[in-house]
Amino acid sequence: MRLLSEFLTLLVASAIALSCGQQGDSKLGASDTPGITTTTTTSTLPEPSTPTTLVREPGEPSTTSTVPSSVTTSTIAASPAQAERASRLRPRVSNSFPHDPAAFTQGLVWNGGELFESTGLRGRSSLRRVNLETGEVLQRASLDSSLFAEGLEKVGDRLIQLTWQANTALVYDATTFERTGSFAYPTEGWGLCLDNQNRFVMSDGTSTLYFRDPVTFEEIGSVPVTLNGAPLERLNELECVNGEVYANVWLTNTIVKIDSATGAVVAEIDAAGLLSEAEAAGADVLNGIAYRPETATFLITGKNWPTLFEVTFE
Ligand SMILES: [Ca+2]
Repeated sequence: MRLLSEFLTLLVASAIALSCGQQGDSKLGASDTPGITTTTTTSTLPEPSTPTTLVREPGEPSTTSTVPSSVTTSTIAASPAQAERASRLRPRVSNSFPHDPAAFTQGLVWNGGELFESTGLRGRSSLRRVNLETGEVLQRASLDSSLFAEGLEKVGDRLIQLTWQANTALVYDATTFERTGSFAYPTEGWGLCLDNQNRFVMSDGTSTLYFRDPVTFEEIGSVPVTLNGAPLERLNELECVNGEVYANVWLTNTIVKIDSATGAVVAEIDAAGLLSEAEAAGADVLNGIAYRPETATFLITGKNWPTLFEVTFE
């Protein structure tokens, strides 16, 4: 089994690398990605398409046939001597709540005692206010079927929702869910959070985190993210907690804790095994993390997961 697992992991890494290499040039046309500064191999990952037999968007490329169990990083690693090794943590579950298994979770926010969720897929994308205890959707706004919703954050009385490839963030009144505006950005949109310096932190599927102005959404900086000295790509849903950023790593059960000043991953959280085998069979990858400051706990779930877990990382 171990050999098979390692073979599948290698196969996946090869498939992803091959996929990137084949598609990189065609996706990085100047008209598509003005101002993009990342490499061609990291901006083209088809984030929302899904592995195995799970839901995949029509027309989106398939990259893999299985889900690697751990983070894989670039093969061009920095000298281990130069990098502080990340510590390893596991989630300790204190509560579990029902979660809509039809929700293809792309963004999760806890704010003011309320849970907000962004769900993806074209034709199924939504903004939701959710009852944490019951999983009931209390309020919902549906997106135009051309849009694929991604990361979400609440700022004051506004909700900001990224879209995957439309280079557009949607702005909503957080009470009425009425659309009140939008922001443009040049990259793909994956994850979003607001940090303790009042900056948006945004991921785009690469190893770069971007900082954006909280009012204008203009880029005001960026930081390359590294795990044990090597670039860590596929950064997905985000959560800002104090000076650190927690990120789901797409296609894995890993959440990384990133020092946003240096970009270094200071801890790897292995969240494998939260779902039973039967639950996991109908679910997609881990994605969705929200911090609950009142209890110093995290709420985590996944795409089409039937359960949302309240956890601490130990
Ligand atoms: Ca979040």
